Amino acid sequence: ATRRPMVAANWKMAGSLQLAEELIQKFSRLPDISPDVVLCPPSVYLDNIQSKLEAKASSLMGKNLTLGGQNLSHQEFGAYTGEISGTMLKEFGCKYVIIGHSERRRMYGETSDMVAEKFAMAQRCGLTPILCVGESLAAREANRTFEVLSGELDAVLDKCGIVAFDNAVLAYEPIWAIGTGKSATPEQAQEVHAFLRQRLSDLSPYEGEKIRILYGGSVKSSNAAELFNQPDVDGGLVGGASLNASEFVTLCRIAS
Ligand code: G2H
Repeated sequence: ATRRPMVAANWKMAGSLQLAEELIQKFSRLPDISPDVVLCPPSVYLDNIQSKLEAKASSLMGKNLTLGGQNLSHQEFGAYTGEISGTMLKEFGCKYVIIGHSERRRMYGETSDMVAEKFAMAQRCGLTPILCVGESLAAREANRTFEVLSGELDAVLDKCGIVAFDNAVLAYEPIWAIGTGKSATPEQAQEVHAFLRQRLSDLSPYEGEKIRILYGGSVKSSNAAELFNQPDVDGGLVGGASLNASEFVTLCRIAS
């Protein structure tokens, strides 16, 4: 594919400055690699990690290592205790932000409408949203996978339109594969990725062909190659395996 691969590390509420240090060291010693690599640490670490990246800028040249947020407020500014705005993420070096992760949808009550608002806000703040969609095990077993995914995608399409996908990344994260050690098979991932791409292509062949669709859910070095080799899988959104610097760097090389 002509799409540039991407590997995004979703540290969730884990990781440390020490891990950031190790990762950056490893990346600076690596020969140039092709994927865009996005680190999404807890936001309180961004300032420090941004400085670390700047300090190593010369040895990181050609590595496309950037920062992303894990979430943002759907509001721009104001009395929203505990929230972080897209502008703030941007100010601290983020280029991307994860939107609609299933943990946020399920544990923090984010509806598809709220996700769509956050998607729009991310773009308004100059960030590229990494929009997560995924079905539960119950939905898969009831043959409702495509219905659920369409619903999550349509909420954003209805609010933002297909053009908004010009500056976005999609991530397919089957909920049953998240943090369970049980990843989707390459065939299952490909089937869904092709479906998502087709849905966007139906509205705009250009956007459908262009958009990167990452797979997320128990990606690790032992299963990454066959997942990333699928024609419609453009890389991964990696949780657990991004918390080990060697493992994560290996994954980035596999995506090359
Ligand atoms: C899915 C994924 C990262 P893990 O949430 O977004 O986590 O790789 O631990 O399954």
